[in-house]
Amino acid sequence: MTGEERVLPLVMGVLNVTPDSFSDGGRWCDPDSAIARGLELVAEGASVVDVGGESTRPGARPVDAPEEIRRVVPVVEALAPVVRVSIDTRKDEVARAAVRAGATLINDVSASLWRTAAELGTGWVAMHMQGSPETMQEAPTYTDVVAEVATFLEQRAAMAARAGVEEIWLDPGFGFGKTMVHNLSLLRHLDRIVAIGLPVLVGLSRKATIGRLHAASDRGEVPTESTAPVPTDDRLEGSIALGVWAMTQGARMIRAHDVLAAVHSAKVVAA
Ligand code: HH2
Repeated sequence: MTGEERVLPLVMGVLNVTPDSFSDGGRWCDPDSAIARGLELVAEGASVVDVGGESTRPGARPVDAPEEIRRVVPVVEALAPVVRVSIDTRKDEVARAAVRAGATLINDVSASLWRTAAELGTGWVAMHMQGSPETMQEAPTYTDVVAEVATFLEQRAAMAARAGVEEIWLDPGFGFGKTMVHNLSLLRHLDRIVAIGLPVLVGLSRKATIGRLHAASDRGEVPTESTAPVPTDDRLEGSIALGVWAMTQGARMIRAHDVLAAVHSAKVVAA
């Protein structure tokens, strides 16, 4: 591996096989269109395709495991021979089914599946979330969001390492039980998470904080928690801007819906 390859941040392409995801919900619901979309993400330069069968947007209703497995397994099976596939799930059974189908990374927004990753010999993403998707945006509260998220991730990573997980990624979980101010504090101090010494993944793409920053900057105003965000399809520039910020702070992987633009920006940052 050359020095240049070492510093090129990776892009994880988002593939939601769900009817209700906040940005691409309903677009890739049947296996054929999901697989075609996955191949498109690969052609655009995704190093990992993150397949999810349950939305975790604020207020989302949980999906049962058999339904989640039915959604994701055919898609994982078709994509795993051509690209590294991660399974975006909170459920042990779904993670196991996806790994049997070829996934090699468990993207765990509940940060609870490290034993599964250890047993199956896969990589594991530990993401921080306060509460659960159903209620997490009702009143997120921290004394010191950066310290609390860093401590949580450090502790989970230590448990996973003790259990034998060899590849551990840390993700501060932007938008998961966090206000815009919490998200921006975490971004400003992302170096604190990077300093833990494990590779950092960030998922900022098209999130509401970006929508609020866009809306406020369009009107020349200071963004607040009550600024109405621009629609999800209008959040490309902000997604790239904050992704670039995260890369310059040391993030090793960016989770993105707009993979081509994210890959181009990563190459420019690395250059
Ligand atoms: N964000 C979402 C889902 N999974 N995984 C990680 N590691 N980090 C994230 O920030 C993250 C994630 C939410 O985005 P999306 O998948 O586009 O929407 P939905 O949860 O509605 O399916």
